[in-house]
Amino acid sequence: MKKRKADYCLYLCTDRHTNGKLDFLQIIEQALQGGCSVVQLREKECDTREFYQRATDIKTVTDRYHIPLIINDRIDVCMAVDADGVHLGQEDLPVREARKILGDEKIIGVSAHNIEEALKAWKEGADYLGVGAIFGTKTKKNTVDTSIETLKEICSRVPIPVVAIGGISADNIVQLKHTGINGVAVVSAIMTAEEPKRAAAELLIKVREVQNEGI
Ligand code: TZP
Ligand code: MG
Repeated sequence: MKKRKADYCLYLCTDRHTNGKLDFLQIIEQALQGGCSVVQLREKECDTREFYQRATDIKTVTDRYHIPLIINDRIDVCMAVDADGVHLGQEDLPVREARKILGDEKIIGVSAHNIEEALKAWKEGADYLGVGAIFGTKTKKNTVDTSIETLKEICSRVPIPVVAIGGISADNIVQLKHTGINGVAVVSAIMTAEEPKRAAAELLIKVREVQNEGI
């Protein structure tokens, strides 16, 4: 039985760079209190044991709020902690191979920067797409930019949920009106916020405004 449903409206992607005042899990908890609907654990520098430990820790928080936890890159870590799914980039395992390993119940998200990548990921069985970087971002080095036009075209041609990512803030979400996205993914707008709960709640209000006017 498939159970791969999620609400992608406000997707928090984690980062070690925080506001320096709250610890990592406090930020995640506040973000969930503010209305984040999915959390992705994104770790680029730690070893496997540390990644596993952080995944275990973050899952205790996301489970308490009944929010899906997605693991970036690492299918093994996803399975080890029984997370809800993985997020794969263009350099990671192809969706078909990931599906063989993960089975039918885990969510597989894919990063796409253009129409070709988006169509391919959908046809291979991705559950959702992360598309960007839409706006300039300092969080990820060497990003490929995706225009709002391309984002819109991807949304119109791919029947799975699309989440916009890259430099998204409460001030620029309005520019994504009428693109067809299901939600936005943010890192710094929440992870470095003085008050993550308030930041998440403000982002959510903007997402809802855009949705109400035909996202
Ligand atoms: N993929 C494309 S842009 C990006 C990722 C992981 C980083 C987005 O971070 P921010 O801080 O929301 O711009
Ligand atoms: Mg990756």
